[in-house]
Amino acid sequence: MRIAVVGATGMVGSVMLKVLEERNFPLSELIPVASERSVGKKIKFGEKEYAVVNLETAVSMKPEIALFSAGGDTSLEWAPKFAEAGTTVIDNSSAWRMNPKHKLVIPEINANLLTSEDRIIANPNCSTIQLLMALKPLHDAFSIKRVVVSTYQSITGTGVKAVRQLENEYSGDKGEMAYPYPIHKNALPHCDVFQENGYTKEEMKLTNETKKILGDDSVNVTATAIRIPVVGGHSESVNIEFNKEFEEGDVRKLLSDFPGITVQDNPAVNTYPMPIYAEGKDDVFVGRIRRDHSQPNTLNMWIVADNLRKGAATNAIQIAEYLIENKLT
Ligand code: A2P
Ligand code: 11C
Repeated sequence: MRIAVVGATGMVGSVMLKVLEERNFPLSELIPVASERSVGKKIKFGEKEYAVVNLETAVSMKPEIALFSAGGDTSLEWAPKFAEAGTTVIDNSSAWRMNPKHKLVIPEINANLLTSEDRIIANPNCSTIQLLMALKPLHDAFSIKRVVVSTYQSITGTGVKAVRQLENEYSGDKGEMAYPYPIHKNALPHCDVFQENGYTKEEMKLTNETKKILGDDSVNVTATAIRIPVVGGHSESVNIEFNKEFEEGDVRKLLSDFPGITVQDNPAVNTYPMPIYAEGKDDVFVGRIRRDHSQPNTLNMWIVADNLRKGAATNAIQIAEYLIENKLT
């Protein structure tokens, strides 16, 4: 199995390489791909070193699977060329997510939709993945009517430029700005670009991708996405109104039993999820689970995950593993 990682020198791409190594992914050859400026650069993977190639070379090598994380424009232009050459593309950008011809997949939720015909498969947005992991078992049991979510998002979601901005601000240096304002000691109610409806693109991803992944247009999500000076992961404060009655004990059990979720919830000893502990882990962590007493059938909880792992690299690699296990490539 030859695997191309498109964007191998980037923030998500480098975590993809780490996760492939950790999981002993069954690959015979790694094809690291990046922009022309990185061609020839050596990437260490396991015991070997691989040289970065450009997109054209990678297509001609006909890898079985290409994991893409090099931005939407690269994806729009190049994913179809790989697909044409017989490669299955798993794309981490927003380019194909809402295209009805392409599946939007979280393996624990809807990998069963995948067939050998799928040549470009979309990986959802990071804040959507961790939200949906926790919503899915609850939706199946109690039918979700409406979700109100506020996110507290890591600067790693923006990329290397944002990490540098924070480091420069810490040390008092001037440098390139990823955001329109300082991020150190600040909170920006602004993730991705503003749209005409007053919401940001990030907020609308949470609304739209949720309906597609659950395959249920009746689930309403309203979101406020905030960028905070944190690197380990995204956190979400979530209020869920159900159509049916629920017991808190059943909620805890459903979440604990769902693959990929760890419940961390014991206020008596200050146990709750936090990004510094989620960093580097593949699970989604859920805590502060409690009934909302202000209206019937409503629950509050707090969800944290490493946005570069389950929110991006790990989810994409789990899709690849599913394709291989089910002989769909
Ligand atoms: P490069 O390092 O050569 O610029 P990040 O998300 O951290 O900004 O990283 C983006 C990734 O996508 C990097 O690996 C980057 O490569 C790659 N990339 C950006 N633009 C292109 C392009 N036009 N063709 C191929 N790879 C690209
Ligand atoms: C963020 N969610 O943290 C973004 C990063 O649509 O894949 C990933 C953007 C995307 O700002």
